[in-house]
Amino acid sequence: MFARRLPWWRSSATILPWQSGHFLPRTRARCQTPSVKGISRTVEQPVSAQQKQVLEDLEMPLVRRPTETLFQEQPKTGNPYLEDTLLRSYLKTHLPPKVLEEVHQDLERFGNRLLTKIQPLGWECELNPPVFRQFDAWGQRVDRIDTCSAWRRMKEISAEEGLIAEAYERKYSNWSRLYQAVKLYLFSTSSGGFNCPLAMTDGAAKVIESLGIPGSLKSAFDRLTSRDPKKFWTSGQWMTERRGGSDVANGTETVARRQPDGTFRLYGFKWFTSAADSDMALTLARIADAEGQCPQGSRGLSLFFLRVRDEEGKLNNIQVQRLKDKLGTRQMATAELWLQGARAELISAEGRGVASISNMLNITRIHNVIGAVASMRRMISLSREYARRRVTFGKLLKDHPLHMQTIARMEVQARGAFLLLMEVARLLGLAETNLASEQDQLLLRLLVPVAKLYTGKQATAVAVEAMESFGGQGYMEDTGVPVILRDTLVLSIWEGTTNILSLDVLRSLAKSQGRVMAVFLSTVQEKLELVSGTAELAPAVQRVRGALGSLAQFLEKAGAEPAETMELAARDFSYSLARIYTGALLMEHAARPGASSTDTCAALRWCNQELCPVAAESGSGSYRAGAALQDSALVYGDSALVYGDSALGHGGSALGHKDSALGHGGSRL
Ligand code: UCC
Repeated sequence: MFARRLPWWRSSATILPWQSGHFLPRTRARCQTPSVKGISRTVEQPVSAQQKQVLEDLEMPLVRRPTETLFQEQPKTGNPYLEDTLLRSYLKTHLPPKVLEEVHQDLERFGNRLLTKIQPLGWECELNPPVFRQFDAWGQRVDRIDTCSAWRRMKEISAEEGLIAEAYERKYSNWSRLYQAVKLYLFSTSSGGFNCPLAMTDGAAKVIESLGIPGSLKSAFDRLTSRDPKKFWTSGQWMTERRGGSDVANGTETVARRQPDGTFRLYGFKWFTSAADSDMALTLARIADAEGQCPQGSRGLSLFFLRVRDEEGKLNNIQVQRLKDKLGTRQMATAELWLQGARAELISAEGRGVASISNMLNITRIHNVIGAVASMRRMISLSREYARRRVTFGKLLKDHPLHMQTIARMEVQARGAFLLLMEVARLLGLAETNLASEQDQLLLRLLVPVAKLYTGKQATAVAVEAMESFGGQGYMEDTGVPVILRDTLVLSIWEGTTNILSLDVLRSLAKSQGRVMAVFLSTVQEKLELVSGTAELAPAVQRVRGALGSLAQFLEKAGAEPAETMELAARDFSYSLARIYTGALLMEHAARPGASSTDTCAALRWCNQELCPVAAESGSGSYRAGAALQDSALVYGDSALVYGDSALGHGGSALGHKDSALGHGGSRL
């Protein structure tokens, strides 16, 4: 029966009778029976049914009991929207009342649908990964990627729920984007990996919209943003080639040959194409001139639109080499594709491929943040539910202070990440409805890579910690926990690794000649002023103020240094931005009317960590001349010093220029 194959964390709505009950851990039953008095209880608290059961079990003789085979109880999570108090308080604080009313109703309904229908489908996707069939029974090459019915159902649900449409219809003006982000956040960990094609679909819609929806792309745009499951399309984003995924400018070999009718044919090999079952894709290629020569580097890249298959389902001169054997996101087909004359349409100005696709990248990076926050929330929900049921050392896990401390630390991380996500979605919504000031736009440009790189790391740490909170059970495949961990681990890798995103933070500084930093500093300053009347937050205000001062000092100093210094500091610098800004957001949330004491506690705890690691590391000499050589020596041993093959030994910057990311001398700050 289908329900039997679900993991134990699936919805309470589908629990079978034999799966409920309360169980004594086997080891405890077999070793010794502690006296009933040995079980610690809080005197003030009434004895719960759970605790009563434990007491009764402990008094039973050491014989096989009927319950012995059922020795642990599964955590049962409910409607993910109703259970998410932070989400609800955020929406209540920020949305206009009329919007809130409608959004609340829809999210409550959606939460129930997730619980009863979508979560089981997500698990089915995990159990039935895509299958690649290269040949048919008669030896004909067919290159079919067969997906399961649950995966295809996810596509229909995505359309029905308007998971892309919501952001482009703009029914709620600037709040539509945030509302969409919330729905995607709730959907993410139940989606069986379908959040990935949705990320790229959203990114493709954004690119087409930013091009002014040219006539030739109108139909594609309508389909990407459709609520009609029969019309809805998903898109791929084919960027990565054999020479690598980060250095797109030098790694892209695909050639575009112009056709007499003005279209192009693409020839090349795309090494990592996620959601290869998508209907269309955006991809980069180099346009060959009459002699067949292609311009190299970033300026040689242009952006193309293509259909993956024609109306009959025949591939567009594309061969599937194989599906990738990935650690996680196994529900989703990622393929290696040969483009052998795929018909495509040029959609950017020639040589502006990277700049054009960066609209897509910024959206998929926000989706990455959504995935990271969702993963943290899901893992913590499961951990805390488990702690309510699992008995160890004579009491429930939730009554062990050390265990609660561990989950509370995860909770602080998840809260901070959630508010950062909402901030990015809020700013994007303003930008898309022409309500963003120039400052808002600069802040958005800076915060997207900051949020992507930081939440990706947070999610990994939280997922690993949360897995541990289940003990050995968390390591068991059929519990469903390893799936979440695996799918989380990709978040710091795809859509730009932590270091690549740190360099993108520097790119935003360089491109704006330091103005993004000026806006960052003044925005945090404003937030500090707003919350400074809240006495309980005083220690946090002081710490963020101190961190902001250290950051400004660091910038002043770094502005006079060569670009390599800033590059070496890029990761710590980005972490500092994330921690400081998130601290300000947590305080802002804790200072609102009706805030709870846990809001204050979360803000205080967040701000207790090192908020400006870049200043601390700079003070310890981590970026000074010679530090890079030392790093290499540590990695490779002293031979690195002998041969002088330091990572930065060539004197160049990964950003490809020698300008300081801060503009000239950082003085524009
Ligand atoms: O495809 C992949 C897997 C798909 C799975 C998606 C699912 C995710 C959903 C998760 C859900 C849970 S992975 C492919 C991932 N690849 C990347 O992310 C690429 C990483 N590499 C970079 O980001 C690089 O830094 C590049 C490609 C951007 C570097 O290119 P260039 O050409 O060397 O860089 P330039 O010369 O600095 O930038 C070229 C132009 C500049 O504009 P102009 O010419 O006007 O000055 C830049 O300002 O592009 C602009 N630009 C940007 N603009 C570059 N990046 C950005 C940006 N982020 N925003 C705005």
